[in-house]
Amino acid sequence: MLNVHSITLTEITLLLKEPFKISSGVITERRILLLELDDGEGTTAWSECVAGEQPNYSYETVDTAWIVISQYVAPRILGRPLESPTGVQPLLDENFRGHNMAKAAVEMGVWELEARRQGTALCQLLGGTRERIEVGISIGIQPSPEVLVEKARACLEQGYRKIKIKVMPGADVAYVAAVRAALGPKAPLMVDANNAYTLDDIDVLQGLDDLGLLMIEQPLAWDDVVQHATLQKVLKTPICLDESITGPARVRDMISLGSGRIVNIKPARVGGFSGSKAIHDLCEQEGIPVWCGGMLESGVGRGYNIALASLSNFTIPGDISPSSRYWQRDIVTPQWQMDTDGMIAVPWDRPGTGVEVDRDLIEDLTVRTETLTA
Ligand code: OSB
Ligand code: MG
Repeated sequence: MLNVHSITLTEITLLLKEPFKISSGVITERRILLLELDDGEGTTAWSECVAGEQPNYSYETVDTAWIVISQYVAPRILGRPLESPTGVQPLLDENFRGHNMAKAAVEMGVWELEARRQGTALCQLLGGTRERIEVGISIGIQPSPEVLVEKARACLEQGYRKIKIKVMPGADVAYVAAVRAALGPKAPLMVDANNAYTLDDIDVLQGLDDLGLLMIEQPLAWDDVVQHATLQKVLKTPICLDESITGPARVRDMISLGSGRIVNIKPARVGGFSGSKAIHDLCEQEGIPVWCGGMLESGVGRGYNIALASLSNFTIPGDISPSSRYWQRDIVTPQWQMDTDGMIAVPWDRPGTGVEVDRDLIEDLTVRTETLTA
C-alpha cells in the first residue's frame, strides 16, 4: 500500500533565457516550487507546482500554493494509506474549493511516486499509447511584427509543429497577418489571448478569424463559458478554452453551450492527473480534440506533461518545448530534447517521468525549503 511519509517543499529561482510576455504580464525569472514526496521505504518522487509569480493567470501564486499545500493539502495525504493514486483527488476535493494547482502538485506527485515504486513508466501508469509526441511552441508578445515573423520562421525551421502566438490589443491582427504572409497558408499557426478581449472587440476577433488559424485560445474572460459561446457562433475558427476549463463539469458546459471546440489540458489547472484523464476521456467520447498546455515548467513539470500527452486523444501538438527553449541549464538529467521533426520521445523504458533531478543544482538555486510530515 502506498503511503506518503513526508513532502519537502523547495522554492528555486530559474532565470529565463529571455523575458516571456503575455497579455496579462511579463516574467523574466521563474519562481519554481518543487515537491519531493517520500514513501519512507526508499522511494522518492519530485513534482512541480506550476502556480505563477503573480495572480494573472489564475488566482493561485507560488506563495498561496506554499501555504495551501502545507496547511490544507499535505495534511489530508501524509501518513494515510492509499490503495492507488486515483484515491487522492476525492480526498483533496472534499469540502475544499479551488486551489487546483496546489492540489495537483501533490496528486501528480503521488502518481509519480507510485510509478517509481512499481518501477513503471509514468506514461504507462496513466494509460498512454504514444511513443513520441508532437511539439508546439508558444511565442510571447514581441516588440514588432518584424521581430515576431523572424521568431516564428526560426521556430518552423527548428521543426516545431504548431506555432502559438500570444496576442493582446495593439499586438494582434497586424502581427499575426505578417506571420501568415511570411510563412504561407499552410503554416500551423494559432493565437492565445489570455483573456485580453471582450465581445466589444468583435472587429479584432473577426480580423483574427480571417487568418486561417488552427484555433483562437481563450480570447475572453478567464472564468467565462457563456460569452465564448456567443463569440464561437460568429467565428469560423475553433475557440480553444484554457483558463475556463477547471474540470470535467466546465467541459460539459462548453459542449452544451457551444463555447469552444478544442480543449487545452494543463494538468495543474484541473487538479492533477485524475481530472486530466476524466477530461481527456470525456473529450474523446464527444469528438473534441485536446492538447497539453504548458506553464513555463522546469524539466520536472515538463516530464508530467509529456507522460500525459502520450494519451490517445492528445491529437494536437502541445506547448511542450524542450529544456533548452527556456533554460540555460534545466534541473533534470537527461534534459528534454526535441528532434528535427519536432517530436519528443516518451520515455517508456525508464521509471516515472524518466528524468532525475540534479540535486546539487537545486541546492544552489534554493530560496527556501520546508519538510512536512504527518
Ligand atoms: O496561456 O498557455 C498559456 C505561460 C504562462 C501562463 C499561461 C500560458 C503560458 C504559455 C507557456 O503559453 C507555454 C509553455 O509552457 O511553453
Ligand atoms: Mg493559454
